[in-house]
Amino acid sequence: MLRKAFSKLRKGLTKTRESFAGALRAVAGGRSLDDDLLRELKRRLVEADMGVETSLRLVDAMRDAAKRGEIKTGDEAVAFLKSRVLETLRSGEDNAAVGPRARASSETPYVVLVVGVNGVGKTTTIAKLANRYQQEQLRVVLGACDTFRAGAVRQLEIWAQRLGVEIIRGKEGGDPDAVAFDACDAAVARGADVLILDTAGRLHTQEPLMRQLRKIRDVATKRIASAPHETLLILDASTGQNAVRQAEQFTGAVDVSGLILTKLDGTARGGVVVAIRDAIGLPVRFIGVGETIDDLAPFDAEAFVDALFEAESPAAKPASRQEPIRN
Ligand SMILES: Nc1nc2c(ncn2[C@@H]2O[C@H](COP(=O)(O)OP(=O)(O)O)[C@@H](O)[C@H]2O)c(=O)[nH]1
Ligand SMILES: [Mg+2]
Repeated sequence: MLRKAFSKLRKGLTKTRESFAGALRAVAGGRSLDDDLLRELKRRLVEADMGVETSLRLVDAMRDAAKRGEIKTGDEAVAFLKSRVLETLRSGEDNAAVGPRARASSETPYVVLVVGVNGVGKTTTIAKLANRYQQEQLRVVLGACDTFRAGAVRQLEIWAQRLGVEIIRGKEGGDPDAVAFDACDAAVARGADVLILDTAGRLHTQEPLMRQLRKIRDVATKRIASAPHETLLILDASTGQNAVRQAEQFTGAVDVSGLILTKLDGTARGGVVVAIRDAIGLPVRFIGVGETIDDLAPFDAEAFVDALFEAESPAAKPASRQEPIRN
């Protein structure tokens, strides 16, 4: 993995690492593994938001390994834990790559539909993704299908201007699926490589809004065969177990193909990534580790676990000076 990406990931996980890895070392270091320590370790896992079920499963595995005589000390237990967490994150499809370059048959444009509840970071993440694709010399078009709030279109527009990418927006108060329709046509006409569709925040219980989302998807499928190629659910990691519930509920209501977890930088709840992977089988594509345009790291299970349990790493790079856009 690139050094820069690793240091970004490490920096983003600082809070989680400090409270999680720091506490693990403090309670487990130089001790023998007994029931007291197992209880203590379980508490730390739950506190890092790995979820009660996942934490129990991990502790049971530790207890079994101890019974078999495979682990005897606290330090061995932590090493065992690390390998089990890595296993959980690696299970199933685990491919950070999203985009036309990642596909064998690269029909274009590659359509990415971005969904999630309000305020989780959809629009910001779209800007980060657009920036990434541009750096790969790909031509990007954005579709502002969040017609619900006037500020939402404006926010995406500001990012588009900064990045110099084309944005398709609808008429005031227009239908989101009409914007999707225009955006697909424009992306085809311009020979775009990637089309990213922003959508309004919604809850899985808001049936009219979920129906609207499926309409947007259907329009994309009609205009561009096999689109959307990727439907990304954005989750705010700092909401902990709420993010796990959102993942379960959203994936039950629409076809989601991958996840992006945002705001890992501001939280000690980084363990939620493990809980989500354990609860639903979807791959985590990227993680958001800040508010600036390049604060998006491809999800790499090994690097993530290393960063969580604190391994050797290159020095952190200085923070970017770019200002985030708020609305
Ligand atoms: N710290 C941090 N803030 C983020 C991240 N991603 C988004 N945000 C902030 O979260 C807020 C809501 O983001 P926005 O993209 O408007 O969310 P949306 O409603 O889902 O489109 C904004 O203030 C963003 O700057 C992240 O990875 N880290
Ligand atoms: Mg938005």
